[in-house]
Amino acid sequence: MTTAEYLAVQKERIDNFLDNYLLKETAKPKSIHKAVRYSVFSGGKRFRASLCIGANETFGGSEDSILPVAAGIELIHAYSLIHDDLPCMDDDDLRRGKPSSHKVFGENIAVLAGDALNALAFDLVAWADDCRIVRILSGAIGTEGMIGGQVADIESNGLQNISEHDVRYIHLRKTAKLIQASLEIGAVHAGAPPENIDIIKKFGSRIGLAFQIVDDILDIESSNEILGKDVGSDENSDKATYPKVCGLEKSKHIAKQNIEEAQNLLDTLTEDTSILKDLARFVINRVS
Ligand code: GRG
Repeated sequence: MTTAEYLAVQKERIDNFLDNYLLKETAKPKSIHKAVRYSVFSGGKRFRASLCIGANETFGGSEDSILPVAAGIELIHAYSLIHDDLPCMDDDDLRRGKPSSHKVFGENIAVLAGDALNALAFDLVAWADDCRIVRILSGAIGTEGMIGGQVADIESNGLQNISEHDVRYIHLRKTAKLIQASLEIGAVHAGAPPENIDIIKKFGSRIGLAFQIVDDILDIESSNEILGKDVGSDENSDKATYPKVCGLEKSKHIAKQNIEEAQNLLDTLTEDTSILKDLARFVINRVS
C-alpha cells in the first residue's frame, strides 16, 4: 500500500466513525451541531489520526479500539483550526478551501464549536479507559503544548529580533506536540515498552517540527487553490516562521534533516516501522 492509499484508508475509517458518533445537524441547538460537523467534515488529511493508528499497528495494538482515540485526536485538531482562524488569532477567512467557521456561523458559535470539539474529543479518548492517554493528550494541548506555542506565536508577531531558537520553541509546541502525542498515544495503547515510547516521542517531535516548517514553506510557495487557505498570510502578519529567520533554502534543509533523523531513530527498533517511515516521508513530500 502506498502512503497516499494508507492515508485514504484511515481517513475513510475515521470519517465513518465520526459521522456515526457526532450528533446530526438536526439535533437542537442546530447551529452548534452544524458548526461542529462543518469543521469536522470540511476535508483534512487525518494525518494525526493516521500516525496514532500507525504507531498502534507498529507495536501490535488492536485496530478497532484505537479508532475512537484517533478520532478524538482529530477533533482536537479541528478545534485548534477553528480557534486559530478567529479574528482575535490569525484572522483567516479560508480553511480547507472553504470559509472559516466564524465566517459561516459567526464568532460566538465558532468559539463554542471549538469548545464542543474539545469536550467531544475527551469523551472519545476516554473510551480507551486509560488515564495515561488522557494525560498525554491534555499535556499536548495545554500551556506547555499547543496553547503555550500559540501564545508565544501571537507574542512574537512583528518582532524583528526573532531567532531560529525562538521559532523552534513555537513550532515544537504549537504543532509538534499534538503530532508527538498522536504517536505516543498509539504506542502506549498498543502496550509498547517505555524505551520504545521514548524513541517514538523523539520521532514525533522531529516530524512535528518538520511538519510546521513545511507549512511555513507552503505558505510561500503554494497557491490558495492547492492549499485551501490564503497563502502569504504569514508574511502579511509578519509571523515568526523558519523562512523568515533562516530563508527558504535553509528551512527546506532543516525540515529534511529532521525527517532523516526521525527515520534513523526508528532503525533502533526491532518492529516493522515501514508505515511510520512512510508517514515521515509524507511530511516533506506533501503539497497541502
Ligand atoms: C487548545 C486545541 C487548542 C487550540 C488553542 C489556536 C491554538 C490554541 C493553536 C493553534 C495550533 C495550530 C492551528 C497549529 C497549526 C498546525 C497546522 C500545521 C495545521 C495544519 O494541519 P494539517 O495540514 O491540516 O494536517 P488538515 O487540514 O490536513 O487537517
